[in-house]
Amino acid sequence: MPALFAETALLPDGWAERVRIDWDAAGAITSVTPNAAQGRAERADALLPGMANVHCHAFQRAMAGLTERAGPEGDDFWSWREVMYRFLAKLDPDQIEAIAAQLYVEMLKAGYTAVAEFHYLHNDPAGRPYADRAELANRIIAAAGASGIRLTLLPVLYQTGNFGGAPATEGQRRFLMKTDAFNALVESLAKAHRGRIRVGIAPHSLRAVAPEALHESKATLDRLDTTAPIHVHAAEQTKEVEDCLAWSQRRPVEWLLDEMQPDQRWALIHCTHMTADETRRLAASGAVAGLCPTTEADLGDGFFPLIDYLAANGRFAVGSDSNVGIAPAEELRWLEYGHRLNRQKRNLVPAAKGQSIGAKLWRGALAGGAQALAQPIGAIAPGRHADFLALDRTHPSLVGHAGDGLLDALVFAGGTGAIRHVMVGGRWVVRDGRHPAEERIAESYRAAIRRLA
Ligand code: NGQ
Ligand code: ZN
Repeated sequence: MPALFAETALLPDGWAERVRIDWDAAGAITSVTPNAAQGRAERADALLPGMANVHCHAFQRAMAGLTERAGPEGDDFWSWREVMYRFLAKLDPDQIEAIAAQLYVEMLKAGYTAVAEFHYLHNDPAGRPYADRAELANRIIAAAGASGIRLTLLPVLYQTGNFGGAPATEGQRRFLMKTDAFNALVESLAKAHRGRIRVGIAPHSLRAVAPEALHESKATLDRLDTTAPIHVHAAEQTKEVEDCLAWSQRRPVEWLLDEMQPDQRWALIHCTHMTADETRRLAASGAVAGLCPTTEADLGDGFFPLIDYLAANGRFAVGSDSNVGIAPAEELRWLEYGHRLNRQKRNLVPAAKGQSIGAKLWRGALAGGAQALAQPIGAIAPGRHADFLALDRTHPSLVGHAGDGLLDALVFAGGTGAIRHVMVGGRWVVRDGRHPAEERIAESYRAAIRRLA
């Protein structure tokens, strides 16, 4: 049976030395033994559980860097969104698959071993359903398969242009689906891929889904699987909060807490703008806040109230969202950095004296990510998938660091390059910083981009 012998490894109780890890043919860990002999196990240096990416719109990878020119009237989230709609209007299925495959390879190399794809491109550029409604979902699944990343697929329900049932705009026509067709898509995907990928749902936002459809899609999911994940965007922009107040006299997170009673199955994405009361209630709900600080910075969203939320034991995970940044260490660094810049203080994530901020962030995101993706990941422990990052402690960013200091160096000292090998489900998907299919995947990505011009 396959096994690894790690000189040092991050286990649920902390760092352990000379750890032997065995797993079965399905890639599930069967035993973890510290202070073991290497035997015939393959050696690794410092081993971490791979990170989950809680929020991704893969196609946006190909527009990263294209929206950084001043527009005529001052730019914001909403003008960015218009550019994004024009961009996606051109993409065909081959391009969507090529972009996602390239992105997922980049994610693996940077330390994400699983991704929750918040997938809302369903229709063709004219807004017509493809002959196979799962056409584009299947392209995402194919891209994940080609890269080897673990996938939680969240088909998105998108029906309206704003609160109160405002009609969707032309730019949104590729997203739209009737509730029945959506439910059928979710069911067929879940059945076709059971045991291989996790399927949940993502009602896009309270702007895009009316309460009735939200309840209906959740009820259908519950009939399939009462543990399947549910993700929703909430309160990313102040205009969204104002519009929600005008519609319901409640704020988006408040509305969701009141009406949907989110629990461990839920991830609320962004939640940038919350009152102290919403922050406490969300923390107490057991749901995960899906935080995407590089995208939130890029789009000018604001600061999530991380310090108060963590003080209330709130659960969080990180996501690459629009894919302007594709590294968990960068997202985690910016979670802390935002508050340093804001408060002009350091080491703000709540921690006991002497505790490592990098370790608190990495470990928090592992736990929240596993919960939000609804997969047995995020820990080196029996029953979890064998999804690991093997760090090279001789890398200049890590040399001289040990234990939690490795995580501080990874998060705060540009240590992503020290991720040397990456394993998903007991198989190496990155060796010595290379993915075996990276050249072929990059070549089809280049071809896809050339066709966009
Ligand atoms: C999205 N992205 O669905 O891709 C959104 C923008 C919207 C982010 N919010 C569209 N970062 O929220 O309406
Ligand atoms: Zn999003």
